Amino acid sequence: MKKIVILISGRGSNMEALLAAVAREELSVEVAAVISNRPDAKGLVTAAAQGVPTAVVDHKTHAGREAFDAALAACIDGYTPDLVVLAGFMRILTEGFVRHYEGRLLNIHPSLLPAFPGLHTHQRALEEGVRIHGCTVHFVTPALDHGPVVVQAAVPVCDSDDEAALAARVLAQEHIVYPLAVRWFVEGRLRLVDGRVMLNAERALPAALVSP
Ligand code: NHR
Ligand code: GAR
Repeated sequence: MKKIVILISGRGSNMEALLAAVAREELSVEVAAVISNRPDAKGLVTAAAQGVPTAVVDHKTHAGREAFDAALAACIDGYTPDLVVLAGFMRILTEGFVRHYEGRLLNIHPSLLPAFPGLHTHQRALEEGVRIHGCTVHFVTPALDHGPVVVQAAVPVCDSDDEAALAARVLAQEHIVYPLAVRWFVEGRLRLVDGRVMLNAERALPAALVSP
């Protein structure tokens, strides 16, 4: 069975969605470990409660990004994963780290990239007045939030939305598309070839990809 390592920084609801897909046998992977850069990440407790090995590589105890990324890579590689999944992981990664995992490092970003790369995406979407927002699963490249897109889910923006309401609508879609993308990868249907996404999806994408 293919092995994945999940990197988190906080709540870990996307990690939970992946674990739930495994528990439902919709995703056939071994979650070899959940690793956080924050020792107080709630997701660590959730993962441990489900019997998943956890580790912490605290960015605050490393002198700079290169040292942190080297320690993180050493920790990850100890689990020999086929795929590394960023799930609410909040540290920008160095070029060397990203190259080491080229083609086997995925991220989920809470916007329809290339709109709103970086942080505070929901607030920025509201400020811009866009009518459609969403999330993007992409392969990670050195250029922040600019890697090749695997799958996106769109949601409407409602007049009454505040940041929390919009974030929750997007998050529900994240929990659908991320397990799907990971499944495609571990089934060998999703690959990065010469910097482009090659995807053999087994069927049309679920209607949920544009949600009410
Ligand atoms: N690294 C590279 N090289 N490329 C990407 O595409 C990456 C990445 C690292 C993380 C996730 C990303 C997101 O989905 C991601 C994609 C953190 C920041 C950030 O500014 C921005 C984007 C993402 C993750 N982090 C601050 C930093 O100085 C710290 C913020 C904090 O700790 O709260 O690293 O949005
Ligand atoms: C998710 O919305 C994820 O897309 C986003 O943070 C949230 C994490 O929630 N990721 C980023 O903003 C990465 N910079 P979770 O911890 O409950 O999965």
